Amino acid sequence: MERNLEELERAKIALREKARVVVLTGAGVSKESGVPTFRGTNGLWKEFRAQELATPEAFKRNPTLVWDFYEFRRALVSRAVPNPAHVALVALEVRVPHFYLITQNVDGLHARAGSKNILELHGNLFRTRCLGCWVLEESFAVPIAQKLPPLCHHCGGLLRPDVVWFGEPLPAGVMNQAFEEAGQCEAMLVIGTSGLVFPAAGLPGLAKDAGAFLIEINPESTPLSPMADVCLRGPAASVLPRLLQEP
Ligand code: BV8
Ligand code: ZN
Repeated sequence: MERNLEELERAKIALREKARVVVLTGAGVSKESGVPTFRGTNGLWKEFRAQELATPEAFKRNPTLVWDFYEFRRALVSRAVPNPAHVALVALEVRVPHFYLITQNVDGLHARAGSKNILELHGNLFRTRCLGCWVLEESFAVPIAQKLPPLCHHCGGLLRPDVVWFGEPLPAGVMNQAFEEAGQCEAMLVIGTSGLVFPAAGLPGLAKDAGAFLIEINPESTPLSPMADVCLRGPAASVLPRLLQEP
């Protein structure tokens, strides 16, 4: 236990005087809100298989099946509430002069907690895009429609979730800004990600090469752990509030 306390102290001191901080989050930060991760025990991809569901080919082949998967997650997330990890990141943003929260998550919980400078790399469960007229719309209705797949009320076209599927490019503006912020930050917190999905998983290396102090918060080690200056092994909802506790 002492080792973790020492590491926590080191991370606290390193973070304290930094003016430019970037946070990269993955599914683990929402775990204590009851939102399953992708690859952990009873992870989402376990019951479902990513390539069957989160790809444009799968959607083309069976839009109703893919919408079943997203409706299941929309319903689950709409019942979830931000946990102390999300709330701690809101407090950090207030304290740091130049702060960005880059997330791979599509659950919208960072915004619901009150974070402002958010870059959603993989889109958002509660936005749809029409394949007919390309209109982008927020949609919080659960269920989204009486019959799946939902159709556009402007043009009758097929709606898809506005998320980035495997094999699809990330939104260029968001990605460029994420790379820019990662390349200029003085410290990066990498929280609750397995570090397996690219190009998001390339951001910590970019920050490290730019001289940033890297803090990983994750109960398990990941391919990103070796490059971290400090690894805080524990759940984000308990580690983050302690890390950000004022002296
Ligand atoms: C693209 C949205 C190119 C949908 C998702 C190299 C470069 C570029 C691409 C690739 C590349 N190598 C491979 C690729 C292809 C692919 C990829 O990375 N594949 C991987 C699997 C090898 N990448 C892509 O396809 C990307 N597109 O590159 O396009 C291109 C360019 C131009 C033109 C055409 C194409 C698109 C990737 C985005 C895919 N979409 N999500 C949806 O959500 O349904 S990815 C999906 O995985 C989620 O977004 C999720 O967030 C993300 C990453 O997973 P994690 O968040 O890390 O979650 P995971 O469960 O894995 O881990 C949870 C962690 O939390 C664990 O470590 C656990 O220990 C920890 N944890 C558990 N409890 C807690 C905790 N931590 C803290 N506290 C706790 N309590
Ligand atoms: Zn339309």
